[in-house]
Amino acid sequence: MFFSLVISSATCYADSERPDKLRASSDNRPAYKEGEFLIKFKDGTSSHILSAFASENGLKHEKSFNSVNIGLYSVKRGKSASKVMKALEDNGDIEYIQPNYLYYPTEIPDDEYFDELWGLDAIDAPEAWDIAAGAEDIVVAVIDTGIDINHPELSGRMWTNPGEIAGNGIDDDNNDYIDDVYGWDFYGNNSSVFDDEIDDEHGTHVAGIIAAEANDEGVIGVVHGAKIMALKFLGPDGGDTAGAIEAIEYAKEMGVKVVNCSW
Ligand SMILES: [Ca+2]
Ligand SMILES: [Ca+2]
Ligand SMILES: [Ca+2]
Ligand SMILES: [Ca+2]
Repeated sequence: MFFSLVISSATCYADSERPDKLRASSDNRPAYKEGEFLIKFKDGTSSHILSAFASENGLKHEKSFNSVNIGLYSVKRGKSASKVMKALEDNGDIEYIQPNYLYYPTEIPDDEYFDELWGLDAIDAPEAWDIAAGAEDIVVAVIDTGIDINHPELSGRMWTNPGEIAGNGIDDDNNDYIDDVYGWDFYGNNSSVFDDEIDDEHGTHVAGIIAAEANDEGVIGVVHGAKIMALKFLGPDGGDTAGAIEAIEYAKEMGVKVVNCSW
């Protein structure tokens, strides 16, 4: 039994035909989002300083991540982000400053036998399952590409937001995300967490490793009793630090204690 069965219905390409969007050579991938950086302000920095910060430094304020006191800023057209960052190094209100780094899914080898389920034995998973195999109130947030929520190994394992009514265009649970039933797509900034079989292959694979259904077919996940929350932030050209922070904030606000970040 091979683990690749988890995603076999989603990926039916022969190797030579397989679109290669996610596996672009690592050589030509940018390391960070041009012109953007994240600033962590020191605890206790006044709201007055924060609200004036962008205009005083000739920056554009993009977003704030209040739970961690971080702001996302961009430089105005024609300005050098590295020069601005250098100039802000000695600012006494700033704890640290970093580029908005980009992330890419970890490589899934194509080798036919790579996915054989030897790993479950290696970690003594069957012995652990005699004690517990996860429970439905244990939610693992998969912060990755999207996930094929209709995959037979995953459709019964997806977390759903109890406070949200699907598809009515209303933010029923008032968390600033409209129709976030399975999680959220921070890459596309929309509620669809599965958009493309290839672009969302990695997250589907990862979700299967974690919680593929124990249903006498296909494969089985390490904690197949648990639920998966889909938090997409990686698209075909990767995802940025700001998106990852938003995803972690979402998971935290929903009370999730376990996140998986395989990138
Ligand atoms: Ca909502
Ligand atoms: Ca709704
Ligand atoms: Ca989407
Ligand atoms: Ca199965």
